[in-house]
Amino acid sequence: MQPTEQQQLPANNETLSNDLLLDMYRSMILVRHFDRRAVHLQRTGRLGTYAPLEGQEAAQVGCGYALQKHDWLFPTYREHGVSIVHGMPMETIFLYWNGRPEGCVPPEGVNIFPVSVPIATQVPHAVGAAWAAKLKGENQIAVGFLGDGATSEGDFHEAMNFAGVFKLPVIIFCQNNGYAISVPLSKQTAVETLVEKAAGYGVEGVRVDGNDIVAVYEAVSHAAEKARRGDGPTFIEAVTYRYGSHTTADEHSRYREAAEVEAWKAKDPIDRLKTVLIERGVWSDEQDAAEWERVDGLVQSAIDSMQATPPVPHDRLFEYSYAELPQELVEQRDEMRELYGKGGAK
Ligand SMILES: Cc1ncc(C[n+]2csc(CCOP(=O)(O)OP(=O)(O)O)c2C)c(N)n1
Repeated sequence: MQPTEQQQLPANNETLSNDLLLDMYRSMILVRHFDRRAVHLQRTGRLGTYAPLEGQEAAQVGCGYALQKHDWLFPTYREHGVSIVHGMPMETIFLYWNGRPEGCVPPEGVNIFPVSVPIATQVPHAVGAAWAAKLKGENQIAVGFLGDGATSEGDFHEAMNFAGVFKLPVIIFCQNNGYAISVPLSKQTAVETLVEKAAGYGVEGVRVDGNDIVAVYEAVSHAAEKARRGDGPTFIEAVTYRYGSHTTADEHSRYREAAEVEAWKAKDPIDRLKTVLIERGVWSDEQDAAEWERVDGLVQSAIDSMQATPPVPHDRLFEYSYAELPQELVEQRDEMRELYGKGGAK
């Protein structure tokens, strides 16, 4: 997938204040640095498999800034950027990828569901939460995240249908990064754009340059206002690209040409906003260098906290799925306790 003309438009920089643009820019740098450090931690054996998002920062940060604190997010495994913006501590995200149950638990008042790995299953959850909000007369909205490949799953279609019929306060936010692991969009769907699918459910569809943070911010803001007014759901297709592999267990050079990746890097969302800020006279290369250093301190202290967290007791494996363990699992748990001790980790 090559970037289209749409990605080559300059960021629409007239409408938003310098303060907001600067905030969003700093957040994109933080998210990128977090992501790079996470990949490095995995490569050095300190994190499990990780799903990188580099390249998708504008889509995620722009979306996050357009939402309100009490709105609910239903993320996939790649939504670290929007989760950080919405209040998830970086330490918690690191703990998740380190296999800790604590990594699924946001602080009180941070409305983010646990990461959903089964593709598209979180979209009906978002629609259900939106239905609950509507029935209770609350003005919070729900955002269900998904990738391009997930639009081929039944859960996506059922969720879209339900959202359209019941006119629910939900945004279904699709980051079209061109690939479902190694499967390109052209082998995933016979339509040119994913936004076309929305019409089949009576849901408004908006296609946006996902590397233009201003365009994303505006699209999500309009969709959120519309949902809060009671005017129903929006499907947003944010066209973007992931620079790295699907996860650290994948190797993208086996199915993508280097030239394609380079073409997208020329549309880098962070570089684009930096150019705008420098043109506006509110940012400089010196400030930029200092900012990268500042975020390094923040990410490092999240890593330190993750590493200081005690190891998981082995028998934790048996918690959370059943209120009462079936006999077979009781026996397996007891056998494990004989080997490792109750609650103990080796
Ligand atoms: C129901 C289900 N089928 C298959 C998988 C394996 N799988 C994990 S990620 C992925 C690709 C998803 O691609 P996309 O929806 O485009 O999102 P992206 O990873 O590009 O963000 C697949 C097929 C899964 N996790 N769940």
